[in-house]
Amino acid sequence: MFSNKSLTIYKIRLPLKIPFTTSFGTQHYRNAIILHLMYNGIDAYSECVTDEGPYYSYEDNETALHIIKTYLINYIKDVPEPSKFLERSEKIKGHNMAKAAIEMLLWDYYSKVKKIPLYKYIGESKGYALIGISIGIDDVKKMINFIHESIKSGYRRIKVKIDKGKEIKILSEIREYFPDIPLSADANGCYTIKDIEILKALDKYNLLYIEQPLQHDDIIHHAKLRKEISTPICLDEPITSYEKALKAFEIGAADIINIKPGRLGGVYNSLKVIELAKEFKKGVWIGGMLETGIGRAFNIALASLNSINMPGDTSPNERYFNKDIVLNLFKMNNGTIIPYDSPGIGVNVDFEFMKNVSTRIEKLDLWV
Ligand code: OSB
Ligand code: MG
Repeated sequence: MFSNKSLTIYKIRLPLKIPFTTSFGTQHYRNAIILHLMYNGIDAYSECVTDEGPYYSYEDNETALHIIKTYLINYIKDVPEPSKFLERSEKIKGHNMAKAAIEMLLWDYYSKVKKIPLYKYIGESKGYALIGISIGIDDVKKMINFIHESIKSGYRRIKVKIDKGKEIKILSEIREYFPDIPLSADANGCYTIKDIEILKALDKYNLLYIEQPLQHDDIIHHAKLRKEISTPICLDEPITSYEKALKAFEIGAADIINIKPGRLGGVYNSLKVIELAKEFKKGVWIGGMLETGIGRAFNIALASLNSINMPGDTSPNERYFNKDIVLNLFKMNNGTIIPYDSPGIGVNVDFEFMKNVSTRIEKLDLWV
């Protein structure tokens, strides 16, 4: 017996146009896991934001595949609504990126069932997203050139990666060239509270905010740091749930949250944290994990919501790849991107190219 229900997993290796360096390492490729659900004549897609190594968080591609294939697959044999899937997977601790990949697949599926573009299905949308860029650490002259080009092409905000010991050189030279641009810095957790003097010294660069100055799992010391510096604090890595976001706001650890649906376990939790930020009158924007056109389409849909009040890290496809695995590419106009208006995430996958860049393809039958 053959089932008309299947889940195909592609492990792909897509070269980045330029290497991306953060305080935790350099990425030359986007090594993504792409999920393709086929059911009832509908093709749904999602992207797991893990990569080869556990450097942004403890998850990597292999842990995500393990969790998906051993546990999560059992919860989706009847292709449930995302809320049902979340209920069933609640007892599994952590592994949010693996959970998000499945949850987002179901969001794409159900918005396609209802023939509604995802950005309209998930809430009230402005109809466009405000776009900022995240620039990796490099020779500072190169970073300055890159910023120059980015400003010219219309980006609404520039974020640069910093690392301990390189921050003053990076930020002082950038500010010398661009005294007034909307600028932020992302440390990816390279400092501890003992580095408070360095962090105080960054106040004079007039940053919109500093993203994740203290370690990846720390919220508490950010509240302490917040009282010592004038630069607003944006949290990324430790905000892995609605409860963590609530605690961060309650103790005054965050002025802003960078929402990544992968980190939060999917779209539903992201929407909850977005609403929470609104209640607390805090800043909130959509981040990125160098996603291909598939993950990017979810991020753009979220970034277009009315409640998103700051430009995010959701650059058009061409900023990352010479060739993407989707055929329809986002274009940036005046620092904005318009989400696709076809059902679901609205991407057309270039299957031939995706197969060419796949290192593994596995088709799982969902027949029950
Ligand atoms: O900390 O926001 C981050 C990329 C990979 C891992 C972590 C981060 C990032 C980025 C890039 O900043 C955002 C993007 O352009 O996708
Ligand atoms: Mg970050």
